[in-house]
Amino acid sequence: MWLNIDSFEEYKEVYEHSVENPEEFWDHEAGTFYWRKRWDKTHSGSFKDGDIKWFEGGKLNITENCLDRHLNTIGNKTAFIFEPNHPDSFRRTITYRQLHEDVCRFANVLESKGIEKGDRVAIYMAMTPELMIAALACARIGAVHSIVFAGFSAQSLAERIQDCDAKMLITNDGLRRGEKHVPLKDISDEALEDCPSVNKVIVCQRTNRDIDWVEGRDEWWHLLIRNASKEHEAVEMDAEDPLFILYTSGSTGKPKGQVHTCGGYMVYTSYTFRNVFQVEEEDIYWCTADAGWITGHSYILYGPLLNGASSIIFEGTPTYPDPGRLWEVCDKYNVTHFYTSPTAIRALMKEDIEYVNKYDLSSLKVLGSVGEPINEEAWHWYHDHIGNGQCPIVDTWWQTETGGIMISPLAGVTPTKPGFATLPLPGIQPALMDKNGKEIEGNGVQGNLVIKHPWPGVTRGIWGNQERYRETYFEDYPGFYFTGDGCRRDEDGYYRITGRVDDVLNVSGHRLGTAEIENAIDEHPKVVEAAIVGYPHDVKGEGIFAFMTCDDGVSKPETFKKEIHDLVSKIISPIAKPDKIQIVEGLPKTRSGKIMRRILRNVAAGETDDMGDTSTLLDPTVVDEIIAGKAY
Ligand code: 6R9
Repeated sequence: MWLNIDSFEEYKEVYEHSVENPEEFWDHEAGTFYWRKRWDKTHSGSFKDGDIKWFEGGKLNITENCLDRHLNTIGNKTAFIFEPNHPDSFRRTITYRQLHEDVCRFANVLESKGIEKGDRVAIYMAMTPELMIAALACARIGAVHSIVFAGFSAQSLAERIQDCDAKMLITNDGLRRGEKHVPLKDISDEALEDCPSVNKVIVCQRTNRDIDWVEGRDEWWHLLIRNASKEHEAVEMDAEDPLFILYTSGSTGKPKGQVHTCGGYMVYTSYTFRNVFQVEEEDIYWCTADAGWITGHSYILYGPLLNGASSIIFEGTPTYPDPGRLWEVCDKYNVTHFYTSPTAIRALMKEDIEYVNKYDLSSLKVLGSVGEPINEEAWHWYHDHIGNGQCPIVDTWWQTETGGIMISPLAGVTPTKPGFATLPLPGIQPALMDKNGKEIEGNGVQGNLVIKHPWPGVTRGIWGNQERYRETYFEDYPGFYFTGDGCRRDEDGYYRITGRVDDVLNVSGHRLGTAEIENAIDEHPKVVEAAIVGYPHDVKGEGIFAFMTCDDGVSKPETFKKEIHDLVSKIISPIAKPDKIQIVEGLPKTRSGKIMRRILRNVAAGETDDMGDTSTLLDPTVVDEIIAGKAY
């Protein structure tokens, strides 16, 4: 189980083997798990047809691999350490045995409430062990969990519940994040007004504030588990049965429900966790992501448990009660592996270095980065001040759709280079494409990043919309999976991700579609039309710039901006609020009515010297007006 690639030579050998004989490679990986029945066929389907399958005929339950399998060997080992929002609040550790019991209890509760294999269950919760228990209990009974980030609005929650027809919602009374209180149950109540599919709500107590109660629908978690048995026989699943749905933003329309499966996702997250981080028996691993994103799914929940690792669940924020919090937690638990986002690093490097120096970080062995490109300055600060110049940084490139890490150094194995995700993991075959759909060979080149050969963790579909799945990922470059990212391959063959080439923004590592934000802003009675672009932001990586045309001008810009913020927070989430707003006479549109975003991007970035060819615009004079205008 703890088989690692542990030298660069070995990496190269294994990589070659994985390309020459992918099936043998993945057979070997999959063979390290407990299957109730071995698979008949390692892999079928193609990117051309968008019908990928892995380990068909295999029967398993992922929670038996996360929990039951460990009971005789590491039952008393810590699975999770819970670090609450406030450092003085109650913290606890949970062993693998306790976690197994808790999951079994809650699995029994879910079944007693009528949840069956294949049913969808929405989870909208604080970052506590109960969130993990809820998800694992779903997996244990074969229900499909759909975790919704607890920063999303009632409307966003409702949309996600409606899209997958969830039967149940599991939530908290509320949560605290830093100084903020988020009334999760109130938000849930509002969302559920438009969600007839949900007939049960389980509420886990966290803030003890007053909440409304719907008799017959709502039930307390703590009362339900009180008499539930701690024994539960896991439900047998097919390898290709869905394990979970996770919604993510694309360039058009509503968020897409990415579907990950029981077998392939399990093999892939476990394999990537083990080899990228190189976590050993006694190590303490900490990923600061939220379980509402894919990083939380793959590298807090499934990856670490599948490997029997001890990891931290953190409820708080990097700056509460002060900007030393992350380092205080590293010191307190002797964290060995620390995995966070470039945004967090950029925010914390602006603070007094005393916040770092106060703490003993000598336990750290490996640092990780995920979610967005890490700029060299942040990389060096992370390396020098947090890693004391001694810890390899694994800059892990991947996506919600890929299930797990795709291009990344293996800690201590792959020589790193600041700003580079370096090399593909064995089993992953990246390629760069030019505008005409031709592969760009050789090194020292740049293009659109695609993947050639299917891997077990790739999304199997968009919930309820396979057509959109094929269009989004497999149409631009037939026969390949298109990532939506631009990428450079340098002289050494190292990969550097340059960012999205589509209309997806990456704000503080959060993925947002420009169309979603535009639609929200369009709801304002004054707004005629909005166009959103990203611009370089020194902490968030990318900031949100909203250009818009308005009826009869705006007399109080600050009030108007606040109205726009409130609207976006209500419809999507506070994370989608525009940083800058500019009201314009007209948007730069082509004769066919398409907004030329390139122009808006230049203006937003303050790069207006060369606006390129504007001759296809319906009215080229709007460009001068936009350049002369003012943002606030
Ligand atoms: C895991 C996750 C995916 C998008 C992806 C890319 C960006 C993620 C990155 C990175 C540069 C890295 N991204 N990791 N860019 N270097 N190490 O973040 O999934 O939320 O789906 O976002 O994030 O643009 O396409 P997701």
